[in-house]
Amino acid sequence: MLKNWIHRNVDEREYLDYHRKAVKEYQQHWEVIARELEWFSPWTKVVEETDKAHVFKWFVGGTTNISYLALDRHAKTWRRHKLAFIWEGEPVDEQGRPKEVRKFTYYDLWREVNRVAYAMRTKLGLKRGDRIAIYLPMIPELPIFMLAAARLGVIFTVIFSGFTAENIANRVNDLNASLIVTADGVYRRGKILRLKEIVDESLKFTPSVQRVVVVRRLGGELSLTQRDVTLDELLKGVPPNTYVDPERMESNEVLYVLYTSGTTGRPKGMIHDHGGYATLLHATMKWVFDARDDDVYFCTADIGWVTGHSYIVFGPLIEGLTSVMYEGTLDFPAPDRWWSIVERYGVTILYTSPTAVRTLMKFGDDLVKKHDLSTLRIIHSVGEPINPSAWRWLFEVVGGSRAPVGSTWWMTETGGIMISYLPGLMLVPMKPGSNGYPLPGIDVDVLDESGNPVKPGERGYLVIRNPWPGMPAAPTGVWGDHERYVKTYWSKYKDLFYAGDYAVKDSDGYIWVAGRADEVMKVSGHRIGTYELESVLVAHRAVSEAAVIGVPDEVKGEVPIAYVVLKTGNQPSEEMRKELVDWIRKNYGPIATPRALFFVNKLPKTRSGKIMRRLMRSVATNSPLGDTTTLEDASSVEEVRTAYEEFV
Ligand code: 6R9
Repeated sequence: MLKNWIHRNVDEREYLDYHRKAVKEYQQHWEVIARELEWFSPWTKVVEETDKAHVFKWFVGGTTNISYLALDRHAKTWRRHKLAFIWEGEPVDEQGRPKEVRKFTYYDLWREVNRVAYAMRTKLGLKRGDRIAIYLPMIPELPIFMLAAARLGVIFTVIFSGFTAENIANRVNDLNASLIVTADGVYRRGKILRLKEIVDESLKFTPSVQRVVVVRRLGGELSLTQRDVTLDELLKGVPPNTYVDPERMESNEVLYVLYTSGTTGRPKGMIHDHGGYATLLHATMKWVFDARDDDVYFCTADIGWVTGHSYIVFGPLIEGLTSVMYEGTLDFPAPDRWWSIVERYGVTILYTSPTAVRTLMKFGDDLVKKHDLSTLRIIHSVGEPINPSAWRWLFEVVGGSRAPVGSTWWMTETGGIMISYLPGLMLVPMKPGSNGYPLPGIDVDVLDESGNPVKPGERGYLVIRNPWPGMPAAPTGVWGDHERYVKTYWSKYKDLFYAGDYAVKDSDGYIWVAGRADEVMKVSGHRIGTYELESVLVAHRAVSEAAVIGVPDEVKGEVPIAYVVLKTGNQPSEEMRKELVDWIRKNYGPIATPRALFFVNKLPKTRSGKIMRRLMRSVATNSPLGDTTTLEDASSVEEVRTAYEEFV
């Protein structure tokens, strides 16, 4: 029988020993952790594969509700008066202090979520199984709506507030959502972004949407139609002591769907559930962040991405932590915004990204040293590999050489952290840039093309061998498309989850994830498919064909560059270039702004007509072309080369 390891500190030997056991007896391992949560009724089976291949159910038959785990559980105890969220808005006063700070105790948050859930049910008629989209910026109403929906068993998808009308429409239509929650706008770098207007534009293409709820972040004029209702209006007459019984959700019922980019096609809606997902978050909050009651936790991500879902909203709340949330950007009003937040609230745990670190490093150490960051005790990064200089800067300058700095590997699909140093369980010597060992119970391997483990130190493909709670959930893994789920993750290798990343396992067993092995970019940590940008480009009236590749960038990690073939009758020009760059900004979002856009007569293609992005990337990174036997026309590569060389 495996012991309960969740609160124990162990040494490396014990850990590896346990790891070996936990991989084999993973069912027991996860069961012990799941028992630490609260269940309305127990499960009858720990895990089973459903009739849909590679879709597993965890804690089958057990009932719970993640909103209950995140709120009610704490509202019943002394934590009711503990702060759940400290939120600060972007605008500052003359002294540079935030004009608006909102603080929510667990009791406040629980109350607010109950009121919103009540209004959603009684005034909007939403019930278990219905679908809604949430297009909100980083304001407290975002987690409130996520938790209220979860409480009712209403399935939600959060759409990153930097996305455009087209992105909203695609997601809303895929989910067939009946409601969008948005805000009048948000402050960003001293400017105002009007989100409601973007939603209005998307509504032309979203026949399923019946109502729009508008949160008033800015105030002032707002044009509303019959379809719209403000949150204030919605909550009118809903008493402060309203209580809504959380739905008894079977562990595997859908909590949310989050869209993420892949190699081809539109973003896939990854499904996460209540029970298994909560279990993974609980384990990782304990082990990776060593979450304790006196911590102040700050995850710098946006809730619109999976990191924010798991590690701003659900994970920290399940642990009863106090966390900081902010509106705006890291560099406004000055590039010490984060350091002033750490100082202002005494942040002890920082979860951030390599791209942000590289941005902030450029402003020098003085901006950091101006602030008292001595409270920091644990630092982690996520989103892309961390380069040694960024690691060193986080460790020495930010953490004062006191706090361990880790790089947690995971992805939207995994639901939570899979590979990481575990300061809350054991601490092995850290190697800057490495992710460390996989979590206990997670069986990670690095394979060559034919499925054999590569030698230590050699590069291969990252796979996960056994199921884990938090994995893409029932009924279909990918919303409405089980086939795509199987094809994307379970087809490269038989019965193994293929992550799409390159990785190295070194002779000590440490994992070093090197980056995507497919046509997916990580631009400032944001996951963008090259295919998606190509689709946006070819939708332009003047574009006949387009190819997009990611090239290395010192700060952003990777940035897109685009090659465009124009339709006859259109001439390459500076105006056309600008127009197409703006087109991408407007139809995908500013995060995907290409660094360069080139006009060519022909794209390098295989004889069967597939664009050879690999060759284009070789040109852009000045590396050998490799095998070109399938190339249809060698002059196309030369054209790409000339265009690129003229640019650099
Ligand atoms: C959480 C998140 C997933 C992709 C993943 C990999 C990259 C994330 C990383 C990392 C190296 C780390 N990635 N964390 N690479 N070291 N610590 O980022 O989810 O947006 O779905 O992206 O991000 O390439 O495949 P998501």
